[in-house]
Parts: sequence; structure tokens; C-alpha cells
Amino acid sequence: MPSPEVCDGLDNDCDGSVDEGDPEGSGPCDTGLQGVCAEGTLHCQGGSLVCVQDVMPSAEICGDALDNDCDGLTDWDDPDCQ
Ligand SMILES: [Ca+2]
Ligand SMILES: [Ca+2]
Ligand SMILES: [Ca+2]
Repeated sequence: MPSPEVCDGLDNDCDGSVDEGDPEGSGPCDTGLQGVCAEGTLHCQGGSLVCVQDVMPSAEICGDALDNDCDGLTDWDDPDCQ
């Protein structure tokens, strides 16, 4: 019996496409990384949900209260700002 598409690597709704439309994706998640890299979005990849980080690390910007380079050190605590 067809059932709503879920992220499992199978064609649950029997339309010939497997895991189409990023089933169960789009929710917020924690990547386990530090700083701005911590925020992620769930995506269905290869039959399982993975947490894809929203923001890639960049050079530390001093004074924006964010850990831009994701090393766990924010602004003036980061040696990049000293
Ligand atoms: Ca599926
Ligand atoms: Ca910063
Ligand atoms: Ca930093």
C-alpha cells in the first residue's frame, strides 16, 4: 500500500521516485559544530536524515558577537582578533 514519502531510501508512495521532495527535511537541527556552524537544516540524503550546516565558516569578524570561524572563540577571545 502506498504511504506518504518518508526518508528511508524506499519509494513509499509508489510514484517511481525515491525520497523525492526531501521528505522529513527542512527542520532545524544542531550540527554539533561550534559558533555560526551550529545551526543546521535537516535534509534527506541517501535514505537518511542528515543535518547540513546553514552557514559555512568564514574569517573571524571582530565585534559582531558571532564565532564566525567556528573555532569556539568569539570576537576578542579569538586569537584572530588580537
Ligand atoms: Ca522514501
Ligand atoms: Ca566574530
Ligand atoms: Ca572564532
